[in-house]
Amino acid sequence: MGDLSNKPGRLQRAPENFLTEEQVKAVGAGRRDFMRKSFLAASAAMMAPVAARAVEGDPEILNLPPWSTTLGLPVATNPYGQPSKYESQLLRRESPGLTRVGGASVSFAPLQGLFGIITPSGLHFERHHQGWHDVDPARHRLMINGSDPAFLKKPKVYTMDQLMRLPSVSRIHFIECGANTGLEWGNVAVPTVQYTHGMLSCSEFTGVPLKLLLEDCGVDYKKARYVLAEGADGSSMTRTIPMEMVENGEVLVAYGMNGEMLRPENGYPLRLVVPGVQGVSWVKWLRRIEVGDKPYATKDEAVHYIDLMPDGLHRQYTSVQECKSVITTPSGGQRLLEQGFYNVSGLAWSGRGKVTRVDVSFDGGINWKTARIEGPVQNKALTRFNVDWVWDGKPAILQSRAMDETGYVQPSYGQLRAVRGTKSIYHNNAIQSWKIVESGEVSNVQVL
Ligand SMILES: Nc1nc2c(c(=O)[nH]1)N[C@H]1C(S)=C(S)[C@@H](COP(=O)(O)O)O[C@H]1N2
Ligand SMILES: [Mo]
Repeated sequence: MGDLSNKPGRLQRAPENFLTEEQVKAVGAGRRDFMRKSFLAASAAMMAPVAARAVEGDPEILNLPPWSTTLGLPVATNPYGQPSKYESQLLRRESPGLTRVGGASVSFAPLQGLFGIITPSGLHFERHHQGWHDVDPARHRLMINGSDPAFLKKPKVYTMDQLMRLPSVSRIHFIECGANTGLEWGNVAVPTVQYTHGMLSCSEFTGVPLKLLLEDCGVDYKKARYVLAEGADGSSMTRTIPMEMVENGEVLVAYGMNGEMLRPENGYPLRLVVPGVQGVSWVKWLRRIEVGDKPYATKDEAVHYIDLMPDGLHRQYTSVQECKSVITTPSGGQRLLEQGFYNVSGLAWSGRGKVTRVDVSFDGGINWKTARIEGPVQNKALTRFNVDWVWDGKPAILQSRAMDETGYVQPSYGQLRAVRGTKSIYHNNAIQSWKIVESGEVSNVQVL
């Protein structure tokens, strides 16, 4: 640990999860201001350890609050538990800059307010090409067939009951939309990490390996080298997945997420989990799997999620999400309220395997310090990193740079643009920079 004797700094939350006036009153009005003044007046004498920072005469110490003197609510008041009302501002949100076309839109996960690596199911980002449905599981079917009878001997249709009786596995994986961080290509500099990186979530998924189902249907791996996954919603989402990803057992036909059934917005009752691959291949409301001998070139892969390269050609079938990271605290829209110690925290991930190292810079990439990685590190999952920092009140630029087990290092904007040019919309995994000025305000800047 770093120098904790230095007074710990406080962080003002980003506007998206500000406490409302009412909530501030509820947690003790005026106290913030009072504490702030005390800090400003701080001298060496005040630099006590963190635990002993209570202000003398603090009414919250002197008076018993109602929750200590009255009866609490009975069990099962909320048969399905909800977050505290004081956390009601932590929500997935639609970007003010993006328009909704029918049901087609996106809501971003509030990364700035999340801890560890699991995204609470109610805050998992959403991306629908044609809105979402609460599908009746009793009426849902999964068909598995071949584009030629020689590819798969016994085509089958499974009910949910049949699928859920089969041997299952549970694995933690991240899902990231290929469009995540897309606006930054044009240096639009959206204000908060929710909008720069919030098309990203990580859950424990439970389901049946697709390999098991294909083998149950008598697949011939020598002939069937590709899989087409199709959703039951109006968008008829279809994506080709190379058979190697299925054969290694990683691709799951999942019904569980974080210990319960999938949420409707995330594909209830059945979705494909394609670890490491961009979100669009994780087909929701999965109704059909077809095996074939070549990529299908459907609309969702021929014209969507492709990148226009400097030579005028399109880069297609770039499905794996490369190694990437972002500092979530402090991040854009927040404010450091005083100098002192901060736990700088963020997320790193790689579609190619495990994250092995994250370095953090406080001076825009001149000097780097290796962060603590909070293990156990999972394969193709979000990985939490933390690093100690004492802010001296001077301007700073915070960055994180992740590395994965293949040796790949997350690129700077300069390095990424040198290869990809400037016409991409998707697959931006460049190093994110947060600028901090003397007032403590944190904003999104681009450093080449
Ligand atoms: N059937 C279907 N599957 C779908 C989509 C869709 O619109 N329909 N959207 C895809 C896209 S583009 C992404 S990024 C992920 C988002 O998954 P989520 O909504 O659970 O976060 O689902 C994918 N699977
Ligand atoms: Mo997506």
